[in-house]
Amino acid sequence: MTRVFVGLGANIGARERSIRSAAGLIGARRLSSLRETEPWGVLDQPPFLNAAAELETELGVRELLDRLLAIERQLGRIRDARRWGPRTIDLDLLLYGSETIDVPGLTVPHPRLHERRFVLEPLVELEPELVVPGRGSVSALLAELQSSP
Ligand code: PH2
Ligand code: MG
Ligand code: MG
Repeated sequence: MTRVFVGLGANIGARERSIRSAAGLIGARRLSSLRETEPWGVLDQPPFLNAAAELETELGVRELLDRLLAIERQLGRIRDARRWGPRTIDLDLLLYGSETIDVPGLTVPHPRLHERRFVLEPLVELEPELVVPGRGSVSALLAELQSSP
């Protein structure tokens, strides 16, 4: 079994329902609180609801990624060309055990995890001492982000 953390986000439609349904479908063992966050990256879009979930899986990392993408589609996600644009549900594979993976289409830990408050805050809520391979604990990363200009 591998312990996995997934970031959940939604900024169109029934945001809370999408996040709670997705958490059920991925088999989350724990779900953080849901927080409303200002858009990051592309600013001209509605506010997000964000959360993080912990799960245990027997799936390999590629199978798990495919499963996350299938659940996004099942919940009505339509992928268009706009990077970081509005979405009904976004499921990002943040951490897969303590593994570091870098293959086409898949980078774990998530490459922007340490820059995003909306990812770090729910992770700190679930587990302050959680370690991001190569970067340190999520609480230390959040403190660094808060102290940078
Ligand atoms: N996701 C993005 C782009 N910007 N901003 C917030 N606040 N929350 C997100 O989940 C988010 C974002 C791309 O996945
Ligand atoms: Mg995302
Ligand atoms: Mg995504």
